[in-house]
Amino acid sequence: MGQDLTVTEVRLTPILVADPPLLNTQGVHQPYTPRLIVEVVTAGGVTGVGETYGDTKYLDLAAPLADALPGRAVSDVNALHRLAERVCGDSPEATGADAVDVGGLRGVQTTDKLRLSVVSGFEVACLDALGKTLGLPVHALLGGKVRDAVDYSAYLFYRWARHPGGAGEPDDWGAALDPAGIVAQARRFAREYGFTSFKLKGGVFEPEQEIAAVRALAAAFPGQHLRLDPNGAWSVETSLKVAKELGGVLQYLEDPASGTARMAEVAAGTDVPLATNMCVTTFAEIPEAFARGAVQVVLSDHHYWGGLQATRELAAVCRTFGVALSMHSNTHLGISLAAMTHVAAVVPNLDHACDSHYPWQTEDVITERLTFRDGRLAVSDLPGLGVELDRDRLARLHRRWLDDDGSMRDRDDAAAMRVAEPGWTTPPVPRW
Ligand code: GKR
Ligand code: MG
Repeated sequence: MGQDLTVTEVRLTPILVADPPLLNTQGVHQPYTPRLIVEVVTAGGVTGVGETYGDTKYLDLAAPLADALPGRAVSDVNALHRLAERVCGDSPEATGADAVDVGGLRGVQTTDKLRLSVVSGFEVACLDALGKTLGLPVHALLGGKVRDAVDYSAYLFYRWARHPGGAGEPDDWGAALDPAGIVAQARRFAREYGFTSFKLKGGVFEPEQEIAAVRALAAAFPGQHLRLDPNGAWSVETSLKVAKELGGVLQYLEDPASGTARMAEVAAGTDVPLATNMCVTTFAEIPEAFARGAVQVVLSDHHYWGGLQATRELAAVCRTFGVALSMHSNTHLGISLAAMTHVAAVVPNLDHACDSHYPWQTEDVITERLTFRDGRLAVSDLPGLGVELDRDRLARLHRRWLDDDGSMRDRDDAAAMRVAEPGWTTPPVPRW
């Protein structure tokens, strides 16, 4: 008991979380999106929590890792990767190395990448348990914070008012399908959360329309940081045209074109910095991309890179090569946001405000939701992550997952789009 760090039990709880009809190049978010909540219980009676993707392909890899962890110490986080490599096996749903790089996700879906995402949820849960046991915040376990608050950007999406047929949970944001709608959305983000940095998810409409939206944002928020991310939907030629038109306005252009080769061509033709969460998502992809000057900003994401420690390693590599660092987000809840904030707090070279989908998620599994003020989140000094699991909320969202007919358990934005537009398929890359 007491300080005993030995894992006695691991609980995996898949949930479905309400998600608004946010549009992207692949389609539209489904009414509910899967997440996995990981709980690691120690012999000392402490429970640590983590969160990661919850699609079936991740659950398949998480289950054997959960079975293998008891008996090990939550302080033994470096061993998690080796253990996962040994016990997780291959994901039957992972695609081969020659598979098509789909926009909006993390490139080719190999088992290695899926496993890193699974490990990230376990690593965070172990660090939370370790911190709670020692009375130390997670940032202290990572060497200590270098900032007391972390800047986030408002994540703007083209969106419908409701999901087709009124499915899912309603919200009061209304539709945003043109420059005026995007500016109104940004104004609300600024008013409610104080964001001063804005990222528009592009690749939805013709590039000219998205250029107009960014120009409207620049007029509404003079001097503030703006980014545009079409998730690789554009050709090199289109990317260069957009970069030229928005040259004086964008802080960076995110994944205008798909793949390192196209990104390198774009980078060679513009001074606008290019950021990515698509062509550099593993350490193995760094050498070629950096050597070719394909990206000037890497978007870290502990769910991609294999956890909080791996994120620090990525930061060191970027620092070494003079490549800037920012942070990517996918639909997530408060446990992940807390983890993102702890690691963002310890990375000295976090050069830009982090992305977060959190304001779009009205549901959560923690007792007190985290609150953005002045576009920032205060770094918690409470033990562990500084968040508490709300078991009633967790049970409700798990019940939704149990009751689902299977259609929401694997995120599929193209399938969600087909409900409104039968025959829709994810457009070829490049689309424009
Ligand atoms: O939530 O639709 C979305 C985004 O497009 C997400 O899937 C991306 O992974 O936010 C991400 C990005 O920056 O590419
Ligand atoms: Mg992106």
